[in-house]
Amino acid sequence: MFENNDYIKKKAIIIAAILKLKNKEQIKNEMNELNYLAKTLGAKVLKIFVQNIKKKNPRTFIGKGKIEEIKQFIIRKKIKIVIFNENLSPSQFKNIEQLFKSKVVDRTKVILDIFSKRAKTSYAKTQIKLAQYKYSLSKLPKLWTHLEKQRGGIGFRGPGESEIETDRRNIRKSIKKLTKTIKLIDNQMETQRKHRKNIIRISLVGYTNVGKSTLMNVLSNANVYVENKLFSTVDTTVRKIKILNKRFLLSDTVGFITNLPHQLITSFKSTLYEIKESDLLIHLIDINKKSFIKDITCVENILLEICINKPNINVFNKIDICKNLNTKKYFLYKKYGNNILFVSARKKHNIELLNKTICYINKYYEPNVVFKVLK
Ligand SMILES: Nc1nc2c(ncn2[C@@H]2O[C@H](COP(=O)(O)OP(=O)(O)OP(=O)(O)O)[C@@H](O)[C@H]2O)c(=O)[nH]1
Ligand SMILES: [Mg+2]
Repeated sequence: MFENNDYIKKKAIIIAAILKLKNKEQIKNEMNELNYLAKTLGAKVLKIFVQNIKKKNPRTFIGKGKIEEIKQFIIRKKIKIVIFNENLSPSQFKNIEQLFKSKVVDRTKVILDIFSKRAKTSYAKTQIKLAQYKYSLSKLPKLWTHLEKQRGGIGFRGPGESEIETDRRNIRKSIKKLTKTIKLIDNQMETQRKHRKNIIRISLVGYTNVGKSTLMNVLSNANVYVENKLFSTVDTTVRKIKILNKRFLLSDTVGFITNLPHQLITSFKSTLYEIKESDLLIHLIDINKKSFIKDITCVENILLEICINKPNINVFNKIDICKNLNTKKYFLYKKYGNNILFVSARKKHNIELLNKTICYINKYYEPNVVFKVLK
């Protein structure tokens, strides 16, 4: 199987299709992100191909002409990895790999591989393994299609089908085993959580690379891994912190991203449980990203998908390098009202204000106030 280390120093290209549903700006953001993800895995992206299509080609997703153009580029530049922004069907994978004679991966696979590279604890590793198996299962060619049944009747088998069936059986077995292991760890964690029941819990949530771990370090004087790469944090870290003499539990969680693979969301349910159990969410946003409003919506949608509806406060980070801060502030106050904060975790700007706000939110001391940002 193609693993997370197999990208290192390999020449790669990215392919995206613009369907009617997507606008150019959205594709541009997704391309930048995918390029960044590929680089994080060590691949060298030489070119990004984008094609406008009205509908997907069932065999190759994009059109015949574009496939030929890309094929020539692959031969000329000796490309080893082709990264598709879209999710491909098992047969599209097979057809495109045959045509290009290089490894084809899609966005979901890239994200899964980054997660597997980043995971440190055995719990996170198990969750990712489970997500990877679920992904592999979804990419195995479908057997016994309606047409084959008609053509061959009972007993008709295409080449390699019995191996695929064996693969499928083995993957299912592994999924069952991993699910059991995760359940066991979950039960242990549940007991731990019960012990911490009467401490107020805060979770840092947000898009990947917005500065959650940096803020965690500032608020807790801890040493959580910080890096200018997507998905530095895959494991949840929980720390006891004291703000203005009040005790809290602060957790730093995995970052979100547009089109977070569904397999990951379901496998990470228990990690995300930490967020579910929180009394307050600090939603951190990188104010310098062009797409930051979209990122806010993306995070909010994922939280909704996993049924998390908690008091939260939007905290805009990285103001130390923000151009037109006042214009942005004006726009954001208008859009979100006064319950927002502007900080720099790196330069420790406005951290005192954030601390005071967190304490003010503390429901034990202010029973009638859910949250209100101090100014
Ligand atoms: N200029 C500036 N950079 C910051 C600030 N806060 C964090 N960063 C940088 O942003 C990058 C990402 O920071 P992290 O703390 O790893 O971000 P994260 O949200 O935990 O990322 P993931 O764990 O990947 O989801 C690092 O290079 C940080 O140094 C800030 O206030 N200003
Ligand atoms: Mg992090």
